[in-house]
Amino acid sequence: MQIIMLIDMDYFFVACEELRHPEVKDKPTIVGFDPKHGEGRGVVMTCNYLARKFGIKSGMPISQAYRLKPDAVYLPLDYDFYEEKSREVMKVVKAFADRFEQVSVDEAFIDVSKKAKGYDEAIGYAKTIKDEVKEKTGLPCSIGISTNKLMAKMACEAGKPDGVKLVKEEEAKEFLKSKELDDLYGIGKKTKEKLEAMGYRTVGDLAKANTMELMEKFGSFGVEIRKYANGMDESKVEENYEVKSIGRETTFEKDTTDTQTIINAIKRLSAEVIDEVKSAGLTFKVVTVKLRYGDFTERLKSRSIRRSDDPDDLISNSVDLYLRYSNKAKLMRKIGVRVSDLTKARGQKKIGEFTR
Ligand code: TTP
Ligand code: MG
Repeated sequence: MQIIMLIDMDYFFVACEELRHPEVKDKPTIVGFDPKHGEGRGVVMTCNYLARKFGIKSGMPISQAYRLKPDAVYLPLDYDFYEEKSREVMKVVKAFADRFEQVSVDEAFIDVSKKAKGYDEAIGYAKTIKDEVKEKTGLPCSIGISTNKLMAKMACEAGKPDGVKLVKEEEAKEFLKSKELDDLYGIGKKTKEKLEAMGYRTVGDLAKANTMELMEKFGSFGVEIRKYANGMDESKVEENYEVKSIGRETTFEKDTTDTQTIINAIKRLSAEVIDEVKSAGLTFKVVTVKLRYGDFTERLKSRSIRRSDDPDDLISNSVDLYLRYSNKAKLMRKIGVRVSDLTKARGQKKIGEFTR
């Protein structure tokens, strides 16, 4: 029997901030854009569980969060710090794994089939991992355990926060039965709407769906989600090594301060980046803009967004980063657009070999 675990850090960005601001620990805390007393634009990246009690969540406009809880603690995003912590966490987790696959900044699958024999041992092993992560990095995580990646992920969600949750192979169908369609890995808003139009309401309905009908509507993806709905997933934990990125840069023919020229360049570069992202079947989560001025000083500005492969997301975020952070008085020599934290669009793989 395979034993697969998903380790997912709890309220990751805020948990990282707690390490250096212990005073926020008992307060509702949000990492995201400046709320500017309710006038701020941009979104909540994440928040701790105290803030979630007030209805605040990732992706919500920061102005809405401010209306819900104006006296929460609002902290700015420091992606470099979270990546540093992520590397520490992953190093600890990897040491416990037969096979290790990082899937985002704060989650990794591990195959521990050789190290933990049977469910009882697996639970003990997961608790050891959790304690070790806490001890070495100071950060809390949750661990889902099952016999495949899909169910390990679903178990982890159910065990959050600060939990170790096992779903045995024979319990998987029952566990999934009453879940909402978009609770199931692989099903987003659009697929959910299509499935609902076909009369399916829950994951249990999908598990019993007519395969031919799903094939007609979704092709092989239909067969895949029906398998998921039955708790089945054959994908392996695939070793990976580092996070890579896809980027393009251009040097202006003449150094320029003209905003429109620069924005046009960003749009063109973004389109090229998206072409490569899509042809590789990837999605991205981090957008970085590189600004190099005529005096050769350089600025790199990054932002973590909702996972996407949409050109509009890349263009709007990179243009916004440029508008916010560039020094308009200085001549611009070169500009670059880059995406990172890459994952297969529907798989769970983090992809390596696309840097230029
Ligand atoms: P998640 O694991 O989805 O969220 P979380 O770790 O904050 O909370 P929990 O797992 O306990 O539910 O995402 C990991 C980090 O990624 C999160 O701390 C912030 C960041 N993030 C974004 O930048 N944008 C997003 O839309 C989401 C959902 C997360
Ligand atoms: Mg997390």
